[in-house]
Amino acid sequence: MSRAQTLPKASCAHADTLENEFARAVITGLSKEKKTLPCRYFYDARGSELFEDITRLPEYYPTRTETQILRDHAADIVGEIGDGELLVEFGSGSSLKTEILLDRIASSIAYVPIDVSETALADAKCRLAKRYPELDVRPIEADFSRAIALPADLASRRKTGFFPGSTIGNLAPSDAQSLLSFFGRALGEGSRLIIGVDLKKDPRVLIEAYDDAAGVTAAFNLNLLHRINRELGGDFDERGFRHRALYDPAKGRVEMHLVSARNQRVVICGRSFRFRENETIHTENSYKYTLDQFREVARASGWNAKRVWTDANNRFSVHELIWPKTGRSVG
Ligand code: AVJ
Repeated sequence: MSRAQTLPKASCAHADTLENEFARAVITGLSKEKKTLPCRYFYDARGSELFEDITRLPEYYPTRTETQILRDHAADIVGEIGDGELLVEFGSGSSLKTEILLDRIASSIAYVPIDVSETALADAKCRLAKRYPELDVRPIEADFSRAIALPADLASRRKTGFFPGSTIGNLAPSDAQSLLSFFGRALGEGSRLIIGVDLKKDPRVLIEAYDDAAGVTAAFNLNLLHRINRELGGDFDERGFRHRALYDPAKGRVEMHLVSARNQRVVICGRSFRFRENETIHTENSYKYTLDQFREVARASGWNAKRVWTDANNRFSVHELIWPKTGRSVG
């Protein structure tokens, strides 16, 4: 997944208006009793690079495990994708995992990658055009969680949505439910969704995956402060904050925080924010599910859970969901 975006240099006078979303989000998050920053802003150019590095870490099992599941079951997963159908990917980034599926699709289909990064879409289109000359690639530059208009000439085709990477884990289950409903409505009756979901496991394995020995995840987390400094004229001192990852078993989620090493004051957009020693900024949640817990969220959002594929160690899952043909199933 790549969410690199170019935001205008913040004119701080605009921070109160809707004009700079990033400035508004930062000021809102840091004004809370429990300070937060939204994880969607991790992915500037540097953050996207660091995330790529994370996916190659020995401790970060999700990417390689999901890739292995997709490889092992590609024929099964794409099995039903026939001529003229549409493959729609939400947050496609470099579309690398998609190639595992495309390699197995013999029929002529259209592929609609949706991503906020224009450059990621352009690079992917160029690469895919060479590798799959028959493939009709129709990129959409958009935030996949907002309104998306699929190309009108393709609207009546049968659709398969693809949402790998356990990106769904960033959302609390109630928000995950809303997003899944939105995908169902966007794709339409009779469509499928192939979605990657990380599974509950030994908390030590989870924490190591988000607090690696090489410190790449720490750099990824701290990069958010650099981005605020650069784009919003902030004066965060990077050495004033430390990366922390923890697992909350009651909520079933890994949390990432930036912990203030001392009492300090940071100025962003002319506003001053105080941090007590050990006070944290909560920067990311990564929810983990059991197979049944995820099926329940899917059901509540209107999808029917069909097949599921996992790895031998039950670390990660790839679910197949079906959006019902007549009305929406409830409960
Ligand atoms: C891209 C949201 C799936 O939660 O595992 C990786 C992001 N954060 N290491 C995850 C992430 C820290 C990742 N997702």
